[in-house]
Amino acid sequence: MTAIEGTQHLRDRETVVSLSPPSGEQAPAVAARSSAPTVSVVIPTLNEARNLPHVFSRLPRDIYEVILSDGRSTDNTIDVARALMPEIIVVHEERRGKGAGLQAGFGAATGDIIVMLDADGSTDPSEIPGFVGALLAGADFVKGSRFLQGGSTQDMEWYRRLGNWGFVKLVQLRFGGRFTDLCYGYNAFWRDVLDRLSLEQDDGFEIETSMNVQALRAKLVVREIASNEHRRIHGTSNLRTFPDGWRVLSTIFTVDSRKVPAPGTSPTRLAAPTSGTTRKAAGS
Ligand SMILES: Nc1nc2c(ncn2[C@@H]2O[C@H](COP(=O)(O)OP(=O)(O)O)[C@@H](O)[C@H]2O)c(=O)[nH]1
Ligand SMILES: [Mg+2]
Repeated sequence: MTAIEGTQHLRDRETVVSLSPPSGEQAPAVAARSSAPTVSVVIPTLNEARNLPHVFSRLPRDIYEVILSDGRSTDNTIDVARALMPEIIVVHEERRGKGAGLQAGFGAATGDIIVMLDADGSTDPSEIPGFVGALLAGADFVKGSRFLQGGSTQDMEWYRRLGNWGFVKLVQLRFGGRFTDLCYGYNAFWRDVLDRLSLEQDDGFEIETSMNVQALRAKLVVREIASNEHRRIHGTSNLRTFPDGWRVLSTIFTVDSRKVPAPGTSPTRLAAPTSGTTRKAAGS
């Protein structure tokens, strides 16, 4: 069950510095998509109160809305988030798992573009304009890569690095494509892309793999951009290498048997949240 509480959008609060090119310059043509898109940032959280001040301080000013999708944190994550950003939209997701949190957050998002961001300080919000720029330049789905030239990671033990490499190779063998990274949480996409993805089985850390493979399978224009992953600031990772690695592996083998939702029927897309109210997610 998911409940959503929202207030005024950030865009209403202050001057919007558009992510589109300055007037006079030609915006790249993207069929039926805005050249001055609104951007929703979806942040799944589980006990990240101490990391939020750092993360929020690095968010670009021109974000339309920030959605915190909290998985029953027992610290004061939600209070800290609201103190830092009174306009934030909070989604209460009772199901366990980062994937469940992201699904609920996507359902609450109303911007043209959705950016996925971690709350532990490892994904740098100041990279968001690079993701948006790649979407404006024609991509449907942009994935961060720690292994493209210019990318890096300080938050990956050697065995996770090895596992990620093995999964990248497996995906190349099964589905083609030229991904250089797979299990990384920094992605951005046009919100209409949710119609092409079936995510409701992806409650855990396999969700990024699932999205990446499904984007490839749906023949979306997928672009990788270099990204620098930083060390988690406070606390410890919730990822359990072997059980979660197993979920990623099973996803790679089973994801292509999933039905692609018919346009407009994706369960991940909900109606826009009404300001200042609490709602339950559709179907819960
Ligand atoms: N809503 C929700 N978020 C989660 C859950 N587990 C992890 N997250 C968030 O997902 C992001 C990545 O998780 P993290 O533990 O850092 O995993 P790692 O980056 O793979 O080591 C962080 O923002 C976490 O707070 C969960 O069960 N529910
Ligand atoms: Mg992390």
